[in-house]
Amino acid sequence: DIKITIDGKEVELPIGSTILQGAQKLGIHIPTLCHLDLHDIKMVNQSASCRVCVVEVEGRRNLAPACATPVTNGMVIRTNSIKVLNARKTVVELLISDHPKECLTCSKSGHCELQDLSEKMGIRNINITGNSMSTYKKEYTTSIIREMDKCIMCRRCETMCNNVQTVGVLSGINRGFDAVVAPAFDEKLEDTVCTHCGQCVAVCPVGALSEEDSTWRVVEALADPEKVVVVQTAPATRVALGEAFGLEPGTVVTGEMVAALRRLGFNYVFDTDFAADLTIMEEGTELLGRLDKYLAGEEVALPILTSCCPAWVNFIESQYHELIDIPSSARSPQQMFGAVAKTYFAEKLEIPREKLVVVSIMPCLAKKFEASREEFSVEGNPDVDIVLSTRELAHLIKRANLNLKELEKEEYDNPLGISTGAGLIFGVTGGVLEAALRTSYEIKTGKTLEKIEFEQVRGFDGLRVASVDLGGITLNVGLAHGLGNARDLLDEIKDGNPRNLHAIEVMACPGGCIGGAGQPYHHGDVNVLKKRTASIYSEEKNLTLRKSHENPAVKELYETYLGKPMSEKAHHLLHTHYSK
Ligand code: HC1
Ligand code: SF4
Repeated sequence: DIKITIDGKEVELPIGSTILQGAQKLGIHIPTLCHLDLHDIKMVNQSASCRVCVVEVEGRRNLAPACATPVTNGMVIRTNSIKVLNARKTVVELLISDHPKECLTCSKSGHCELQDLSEKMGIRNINITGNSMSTYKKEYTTSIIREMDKCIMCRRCETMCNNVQTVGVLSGINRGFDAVVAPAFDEKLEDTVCTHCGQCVAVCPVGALSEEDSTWRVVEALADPEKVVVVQTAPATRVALGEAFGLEPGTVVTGEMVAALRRLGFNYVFDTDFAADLTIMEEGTELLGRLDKYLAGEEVALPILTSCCPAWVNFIESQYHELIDIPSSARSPQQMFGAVAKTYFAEKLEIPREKLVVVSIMPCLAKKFEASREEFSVEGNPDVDIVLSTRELAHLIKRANLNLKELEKEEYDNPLGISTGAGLIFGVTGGVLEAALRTSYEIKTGKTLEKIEFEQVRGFDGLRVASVDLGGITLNVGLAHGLGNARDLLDEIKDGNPRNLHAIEVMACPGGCIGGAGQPYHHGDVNVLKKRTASIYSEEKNLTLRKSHENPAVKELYETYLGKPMSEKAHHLLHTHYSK
């Protein structure tokens, strides 16, 4: 180990550690901006480009960036000398001198790390003159807004897109004031193989990357007396929304969220968890169908891949054409919900689908893209009209002067608000597969599961495999969260599936949907994701219904409307096809 002294305190560190790690061990705060270390999900940005973290090292003439300077034995470091404070202030002033000053209207206002630093440094005016400002135009994609004049070249988005997601559409281009992180040749993001996962947005410290804001469209719909507005809430939203109101990460606010949505004026408050149960009925049946064929020695597309994550679907469509036949054809819960709402539920209300507005609250930005896909509309009328992120919902609630924390809990409406624990665990990595296993096991064997939790598929490792007994048949399953891990699994399948996997779950975002890019910002704290995960599981444990096939509203939907899973009507409303 190496011994160093920081601000008069001694600390021992393993070889290869940085000064920043030493300070963190001592509880000494050194401000950072470009730096981001989420090594649990392979997201380590060490570009050392911003120089906000400079410190004084005894015996050295120049200040050193704490995030990238390795410690050496006997190093004596000062993090708060006048020289350091001055240098840091100059660094921040320089950054701001080439940054738009429109904090009042910026989507990141209140969450911007540069704004925060400026406030901490006490910067009240910018004395640096003579700089020309970069003049990048705003670019809108279906899910993401890029305002590259706000880019500070921290390159976190680049690291995320290239190293974690392995999509590789972002990199530093141009020089000087025109330097920016963008697709090659400054192509439009929408025209690239971007998956809309939004993880670049999740790590952007400033307002250069944000989500498309649909909140006012929702307000307009709610104010329209001609419309019936229904809302669905994704599994992962309920363990994160509270963070926007100062609650601990992972605080479960399901009932308060339902109450807030009712106060906002939604006519029916429904749950995506219902549709997740429905997805399991379709996907589980598909899985068992393929397995039966496989066991009978027939040619069949295996492993089956889950298809509920829209960024993952975009990824496989754009990068793995040769595997396009293996994902389940089941639509995602969001889209199943939309299709059922605009047919079954609209018919119950005796209104045409055009009168119904379906709003989704999603932890995800790619869900905005998914809802816009042509195949999910009927004569131009989309199954899901508007998608809001969890953050956007928090804005709406605050705008309406509601305090989430003070609202009395309320229940979802019938029938599309009835769900089981299996639907809830969709929100975490491993959850979709676990839900599918619960149902497949009982349908296949006709027996009741003794232990409902499939611990084998739980966990936070990016890539996991497990073998599960499905009543005499050993089912080999693989799980990946983060697209880079998914790529590793897909490459394995392309190489002949050496581990003989039968089913694979992929979620594009680290942690699964709880780590979606539309959730309140985690600001580089991976524990936020872990706390949300733990809450989903502990909440689920207390539910009485925990298997999708026991959902009474789903049963009724089949009995009175769809017939049975994979029926012709179910196929038409609940399944899709993929494009190459
Ligand atoms: Fe998800 Fe899903 S779990 S994709 O992660 O299958 O977004 O929460 O709503 O559709 O149910 C997201 C979450 C969500 C769908 C479901
Ligand atoms: Fe890359 Fe995802 Fe951002 Fe697209 S949305 S640029 S795939 S990180």
